[in-house]
Amino acid sequence: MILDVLTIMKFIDEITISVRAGDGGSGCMSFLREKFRPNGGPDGGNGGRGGDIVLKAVTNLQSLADLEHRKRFVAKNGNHGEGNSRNGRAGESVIIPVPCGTLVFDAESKEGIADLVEAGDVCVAAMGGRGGRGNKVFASSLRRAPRFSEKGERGEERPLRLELRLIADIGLIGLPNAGKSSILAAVSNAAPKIADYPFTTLSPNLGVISTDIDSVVMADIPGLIEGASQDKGLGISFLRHIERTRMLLHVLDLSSGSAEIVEDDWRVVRSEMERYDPELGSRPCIIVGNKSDLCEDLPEKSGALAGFFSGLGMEFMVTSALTEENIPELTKRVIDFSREHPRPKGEVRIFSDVRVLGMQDLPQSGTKRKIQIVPTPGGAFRVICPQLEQAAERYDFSQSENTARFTRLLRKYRVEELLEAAGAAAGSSVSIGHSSFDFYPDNDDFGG
Ligand SMILES: Nc1nc2c(ncn2[C@@H]2O[C@H](COP(=O)(O)OP(=O)(O)OP(=O)(O)O)[C@@H](O)[C@H]2O)c(=O)[nH]1
Ligand SMILES: [Mg+2]
Repeated sequence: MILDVLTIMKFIDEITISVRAGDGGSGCMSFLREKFRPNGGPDGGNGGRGGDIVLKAVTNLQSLADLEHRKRFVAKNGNHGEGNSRNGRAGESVIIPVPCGTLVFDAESKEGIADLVEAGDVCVAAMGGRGGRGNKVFASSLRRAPRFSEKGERGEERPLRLELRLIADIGLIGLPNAGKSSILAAVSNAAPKIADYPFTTLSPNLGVISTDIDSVVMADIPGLIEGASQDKGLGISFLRHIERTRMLLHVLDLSSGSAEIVEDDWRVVRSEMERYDPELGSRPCIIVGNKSDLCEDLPEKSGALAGFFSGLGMEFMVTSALTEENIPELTKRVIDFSREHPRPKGEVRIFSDVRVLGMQDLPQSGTKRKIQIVPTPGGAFRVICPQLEQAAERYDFSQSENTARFTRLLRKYRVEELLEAAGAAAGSSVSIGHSSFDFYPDNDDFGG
């Protein structure tokens, strides 16, 4: 029974949700009133920040299906500031878990927001509004009784399109019934459904080959048929789940006919795949001639195929998932390849907009200010933003008025939130242009 439930569980790799971050609480206008001090000073506290909407990649999800039942997420507003210098508490953020490999787009502008690849990758998809400042903050020697305070900012709201492209090292492709899932089961810990009819696999399966030192993740997708790119069979959209692999295993059924027929089988899948993405055609690929146990003329056929594929510069291996012929060799080959070609540890996973956390050329769009926060060794951060770098050059920080002006500028650019989202903590060193600062957030959580 449980197995049945698992097999009908939906696989969803694309979904649109809407998110709304919390509003900032308003600052308070208030004056100290005590029995013997009729003219006490201003004591209105600041409003708390609104909660963010954060997406976080986790390992225990393999599809976006969980989001189908809940498509709107709203984070809490910050509390308002109060008299007696009491700051409002920050609104709680909402953390939405998504599978590793989830790309996040603004569904309206189509702009990319983030690519959450590794477990633990996070992105702030909608930023909570800043809390307004209370009148206490505005008091100075010249303005002892400020009769104003700020309102909190509205939290961001936007529709998001999430697209999953699974993260795996090796991808299995081939015609339906060629034995892809059988090979996955033979080499990895996966137990996919295997049956003697086409389209047994209806959604991708991941399997892990574990060794003492590392592990290799293999993705098995539904079979492709001629015309898949015109939506025949299950179509070709599942190919997105092998796009991020570093090597493909193209599985052929050696028992489907003569060597020429097997070559034709290869051409069909190959051309559908290239129609989806020509780049997949140049991906390292091992041709796996499977079901060798069903072949009577194995030596001649495998000889002819080996010649054909070596002529194309491709590696060819004969296997049987049933008798396990050459399965240990294939497993070893896959592990060796994965070790020799490790997954590039890119820091370019979060792109565009002010939320950028990595190095990348930013698209110039609209009037939005583009800021990048780049983590540097030793737990420090560099803020990359031409306007701020120029200001840092211009301002003479030995004059306290300039420090205040620059602080206002950083506030306008929301640098504090960005640094926090990038993981900066109180005391972190931050450089902008040629200047360095210590990071002291002034508006994170006032603690109520
Ligand atoms: N004799 C023999 N049968 C095999 C071998 N490999 C797979 N099979 C059988 O071939 C059938 C199809 O295997 P699957 O692993 O489900 O094939 P698939 O390529 O995943 O098929 P789809 O998911 O439909 O695309 C099953 O009945 C398997 O038991 C093999 O090496 N030898
Ligand atoms: Mg299958």
